[in-house]
Amino acid sequence: MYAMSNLGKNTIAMVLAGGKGERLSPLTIRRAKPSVMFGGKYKIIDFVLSNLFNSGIKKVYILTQYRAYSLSKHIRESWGKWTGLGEFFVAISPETNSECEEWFKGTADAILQYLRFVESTDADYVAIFGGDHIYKMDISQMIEVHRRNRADITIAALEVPVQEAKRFGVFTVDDDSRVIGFTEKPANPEPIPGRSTCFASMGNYIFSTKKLIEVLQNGKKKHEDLDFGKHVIPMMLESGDKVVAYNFNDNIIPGMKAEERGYWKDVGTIDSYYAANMDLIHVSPQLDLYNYKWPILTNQGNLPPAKTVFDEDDRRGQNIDSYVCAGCITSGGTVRRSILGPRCKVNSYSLVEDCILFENVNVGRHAKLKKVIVDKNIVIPEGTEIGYDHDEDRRRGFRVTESGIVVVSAQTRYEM
Ligand code: ADQ
Ligand code: ADP
Repeated sequence: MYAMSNLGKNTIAMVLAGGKGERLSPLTIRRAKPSVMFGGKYKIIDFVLSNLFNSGIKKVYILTQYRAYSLSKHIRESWGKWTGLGEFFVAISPETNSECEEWFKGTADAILQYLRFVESTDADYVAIFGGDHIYKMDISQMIEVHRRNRADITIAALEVPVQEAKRFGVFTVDDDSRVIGFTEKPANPEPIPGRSTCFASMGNYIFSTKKLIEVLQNGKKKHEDLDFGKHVIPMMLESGDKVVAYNFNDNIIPGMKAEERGYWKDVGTIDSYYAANMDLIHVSPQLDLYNYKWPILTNQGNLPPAKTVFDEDDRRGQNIDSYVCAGCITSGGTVRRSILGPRCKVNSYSLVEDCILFENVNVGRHAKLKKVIVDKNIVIPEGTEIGYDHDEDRRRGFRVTESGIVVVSAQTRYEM
């Protein structure tokens, strides 16, 4: 709809949404990482799905694995409903749980289990994208580069500082962006000559359909736990397949601000998740959610407007420098530099500062929260203070990160 090219029509997408997101615990105890809230009203997976949709790719399979309940409910209630706009299918496997950690063995194995969807398509290209990242991308530009190069696989790439490169697949390229070497999560990443950065894989791939079927079937004969980074890409390089890097910095979406170019966040830890959310409420955030030429779509819900109320003691309910979602009521309390998910209630004499509240959080009278992330459906009892004394916060069972962010999750019993 928004992208210039028609290549999207010739592409199906498989979104890998099974990630456990362990470093985001306790937010990921009952939901997979792609299903964690971002920016109050979105889930992390909405970003990749919006990118695919805005790029004209309308047939999307979402492969789940770990704790798929919340994710599949979200897809069903939002993306799954919009059949006129595209087809979004959740391919559910029986959920893994703590007794049975492995269901799918690797990312490529997950695709292999659903190869029938690929085989039944007449699309020339398959876009295999992770469901874990916050970014905006016109994927049709990457497909166009893939087509022009007559590549077998094109890998989205961005430059990261050498010290961060260990977490990624790192590659070297020749002058024509052809990948000549690739190592998954190297202990000693090789910088780009003359630079202090490495080329890192974003875990997003465009495959030519026939080649994908061929490499997955061959790969499975050699590796039971077939993974794209660990096995498939090295195997393709070894057998002389054309592996091309697509520089994410070249990607431009309509209405993009200069600062947004190359914006891609992993939000893999509580600290990075918190920082990326808080960036949204700065005066001029790097990620612009108000660019209607590249909308981020989600479940809009059927909720009344957010409301502020003067309470019976004539105290003003106020939301300052904040995102406040539909259905929230701030009555006689103060919300400052915070993100409130849908249906939150902030009561009289309370103070919520630098916080992220998930859906349906109730902050009792006289409660004070500072730099706290509160999971869905939690009641903060009257007079509770969180985020002011970290020893006390830990004693009560909250997770406190190194940078002092306190996480209150639904899964733990607290003394409040
Ligand atoms: P990682 O992110 O470490 O590296 P992985 O944990 O396998 O790789 O996850 C990749 C994606 O697949 C995530 O979106 C995750 O949610 C999902 N996922 C994992 N296992 C799955 C399964 N069995 N079924 C469905 N979904 C699954 C990868 C690449 C690196 C690259 C980074 C970029 O291997 O080369 O640098 O992504 O973040
Ligand atoms: P989210 O907070 O991510 O939006 P949902 O509200 O969609 O999550 O799902 C959470 C609800 O579903 C909670 O009541 C939770 O206890 C319950 N739940 C989570 N995982 C499962 C599961 N595997 N089976 C049944 N219920 C679940």
